[in-house]
Amino acid sequence: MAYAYDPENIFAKILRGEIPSTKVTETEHSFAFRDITPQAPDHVLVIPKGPYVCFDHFALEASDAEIIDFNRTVGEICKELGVQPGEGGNGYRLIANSGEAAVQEVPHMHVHILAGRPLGRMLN
Ligand code: DGP
Repeated sequence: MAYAYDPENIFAKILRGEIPSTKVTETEHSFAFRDITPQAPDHVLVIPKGPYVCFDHFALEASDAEIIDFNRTVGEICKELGVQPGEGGNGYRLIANSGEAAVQEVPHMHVHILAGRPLGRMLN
């Protein structure tokens, strides 16, 4: 089954600059901005610039350059936030809601970075 990307989704509009966002960082292949309804003091969304619907779409079809860029961007943001557990930070959580069961609201692949408060156990 082919992935169907809707170019009118909200994050596509943010990427095109059609609606504003609070930018955190931007690289050749990735863009990061603050979540509009933050669930923690630090709540950043990282998205690839390419048209990927969900995590598996990105992981399976993006180029190595896009995937490396995306992962490095996530790591750099954690470093900038000062939350790296290996470097004395207090830690963070990554979430990639994908599809209906996970209640993915925006159909453009994104990873949430949550940090800045105790995050509790999550698997339920
Ligand atoms: P989800 O698709 O359920 O993983 O979460 C989508 C997130 O996107 C949700 O936490 C709220 C956020 N969001 C939705 N619309 C906008 C928007 O227009 N701007 C920003 N910055 N965030 C948004």
